[in-house]
Amino acid sequence: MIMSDKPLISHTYTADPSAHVFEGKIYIYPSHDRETDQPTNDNGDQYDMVDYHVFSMDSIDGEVTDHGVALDMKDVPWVDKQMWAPDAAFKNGKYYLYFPARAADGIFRIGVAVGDRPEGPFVPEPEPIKGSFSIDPATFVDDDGEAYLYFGGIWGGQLQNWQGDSFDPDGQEPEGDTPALLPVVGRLREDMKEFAEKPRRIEIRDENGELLKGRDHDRRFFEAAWMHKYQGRYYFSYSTGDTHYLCYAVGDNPYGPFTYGGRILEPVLGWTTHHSIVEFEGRWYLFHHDCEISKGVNHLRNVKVKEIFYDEEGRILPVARD
Ligand code: FUB
Repeated sequence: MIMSDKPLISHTYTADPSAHVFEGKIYIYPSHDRETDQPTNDNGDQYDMVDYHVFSMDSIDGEVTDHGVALDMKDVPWVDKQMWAPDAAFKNGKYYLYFPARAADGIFRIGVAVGDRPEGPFVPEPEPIKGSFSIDPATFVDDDGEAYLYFGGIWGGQLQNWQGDSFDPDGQEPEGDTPALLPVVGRLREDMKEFAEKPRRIEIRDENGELLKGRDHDRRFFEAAWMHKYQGRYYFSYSTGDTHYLCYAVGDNPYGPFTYGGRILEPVLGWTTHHSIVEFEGRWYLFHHDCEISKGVNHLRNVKVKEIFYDEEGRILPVARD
């Protein structure tokens, strides 16, 4: 298949693309980057977004339609700032947009907004999801109809502050041989607006069955959780953050444990890397972002897509460099 490596969207900055096939089309739910006077730092203050647009494509090489503002910060009572990477799900005839943002106390929570159409508009619930924390929600509706919300992100995403049941402002990322911080998953209630259970950590183990270590920055989870299913197995993929890889791990059920499988994408232009993996018309695609249009400004990103392939054992082949 011929597929250019051009940004899919160039009239505005977009990042963190969560792609789904709804009603026979590809819908993309990205972050909506913007210029800001906020400082650039490891806390991610420069990612100062205030709304979400939804985009759709009839075909993978086709035109991209911008459906306009689907949700605006001013309409979400609990949000103070920084609407980061969202995702969407369809269940029981409704569409659900999940999004992280900082509340007035500076703590990231995850909210949900409901719509009748894949492109929105979405009406937000007045409060964040009870028991939610950190960033980068990714939804997965399994073949049996059960829906799960994966989430978590370290450094600016605050996962290191949640090593117990409450926010610890002094929480640090583990180093050395201490197990790395683990991402989180919670099964959602039938109405998709709350967790049906207390969210739990999901284990990512190495080839010897041991948890990845804090010092293993080339493989440990940082942010950008995504779940997809391929030939009956569960593929949890994520970004390694400060080492800038997209990696995956495979398990036999939505909760894991997951065994590290390898890298999908090498570092791209820009600090962050964040993606989704989706099947469309029998082929598999990696949606991701880099900073080509802004020529490397980390918080001004653009979404791209590449086809991906599996080998006979179900391993994802690393995406070739451009
Ligand atoms: O877009 C803001 C943050 O940057 C996302 O939440 C992270 O995954 C990183 O891409």
